[in-house]
Amino acid sequence: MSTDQNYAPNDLESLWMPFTANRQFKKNPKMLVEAEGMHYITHDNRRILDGTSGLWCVNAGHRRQPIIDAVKKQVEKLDYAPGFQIGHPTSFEFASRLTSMIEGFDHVFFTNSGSEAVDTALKIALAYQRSIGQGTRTRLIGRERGYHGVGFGGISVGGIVGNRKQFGTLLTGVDHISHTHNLEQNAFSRGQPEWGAHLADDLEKIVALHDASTIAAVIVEPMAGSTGVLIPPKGYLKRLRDICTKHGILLIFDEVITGFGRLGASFASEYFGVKPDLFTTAKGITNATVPMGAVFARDGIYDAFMDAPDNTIELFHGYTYSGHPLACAAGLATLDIYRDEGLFERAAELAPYFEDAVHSLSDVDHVIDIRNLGMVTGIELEGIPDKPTARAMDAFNKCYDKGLLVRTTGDIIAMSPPLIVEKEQIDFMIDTVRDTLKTVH
Ligand code: PXG
Repeated sequence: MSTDQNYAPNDLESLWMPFTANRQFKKNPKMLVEAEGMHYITHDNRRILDGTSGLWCVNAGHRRQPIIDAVKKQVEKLDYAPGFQIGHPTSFEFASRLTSMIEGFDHVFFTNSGSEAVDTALKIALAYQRSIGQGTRTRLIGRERGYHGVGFGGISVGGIVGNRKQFGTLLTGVDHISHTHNLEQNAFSRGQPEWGAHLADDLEKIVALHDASTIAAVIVEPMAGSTGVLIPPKGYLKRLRDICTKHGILLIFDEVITGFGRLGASFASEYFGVKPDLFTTAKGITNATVPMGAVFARDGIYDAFMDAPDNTIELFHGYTYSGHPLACAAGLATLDIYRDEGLFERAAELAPYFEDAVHSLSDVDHVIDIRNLGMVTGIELEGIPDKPTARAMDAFNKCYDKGLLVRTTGDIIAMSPPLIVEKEQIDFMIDTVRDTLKTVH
């Protein structure tokens, strides 16, 4: 791979960049101009190991030829088709492939992103409760520190203050259970922490306050990613499931990050052996080649909408690009790669190596916790007093200069490499983080 041109644009001003310190970026831009396999190439022609699968989405590695070929073939045949009251075969084929990946979920609804998948799942939950005669169930419950994208539904049930405070009063009728992070009890746990299943009982408090008859659904990330990798304590998700079942509350798992192999199983629900009623996906569904999201509905949910006359639209919801032909083609080719290369199994096999590697950083300066599950880790640093996030941001910049892309949130470094990562590349990631932490402020 080489860059034979200088791709650096000469005007950075017009673009309002997402979730970015725009002025800081524009003074010292970091541009990625090519990618292949485990690596990005920067505009100044440096190779960067992608330690984060882009934004947790390029699970099969970059620029995979079968996906490129499938998208090309599709765009040359059918570039776009409306999805309302008319269809195209690839979307049906992709939906069947997806539902065949997991038992007990007989329908999927297509969106274009994780945020849209979350809003869709929340709307399906409300509409479902109404269609089974439970129309008083209108409340939605999220969790502190949850990230469910940036739509109004997602930020309302989300629990990250920075993502909420600029945007007014959000949805009404939303409440939050407590998060599961506890360094005193669980610091440096390998895999799922032992302590904390009882934190699910917080939902009982919310039920006691509002009454179950007012609550439609609870949404949680089975493993919280964006907030800094919070691993569910052993037994926690099962307990949440049981409480939801007891009270007729739908349980929604937001699997936008955990879906498609990240934990070494197709989905987190399979990994943890706990079935939600609905779950959201995006990112790895197309290996991020074309934007897409999907909501999976457990058996019976779709059917509950089917009792009106045949000519009735059952769900007044959908997007211009729901089931876009290019996304579905990319998705089918992506699933083939996951299957043919056994990437989910590979992730499961590599996970213990990754776990040992990341925990070897436990005695490095500034590190106050290391968490891991599957092919994900969160390394929590002690923040600099009065300068939260500064130390992790310094580490991010220094890793980038040394040829490694990591993600930071608060003072936590997160890594989630593509599932094609080699052991030597894991070693490089760990050595780079170790060296970097020796020199951060
Ligand atoms: N739910 C979850 C659990 C997510 O992680 C979304 C919904 C929203 O997806 P879209 O496709 O609308 O962005 C996400 C997205 C990070 C990071 O650095 C994480 C996400 C997006 C960007 C950055 O942790 N997750």
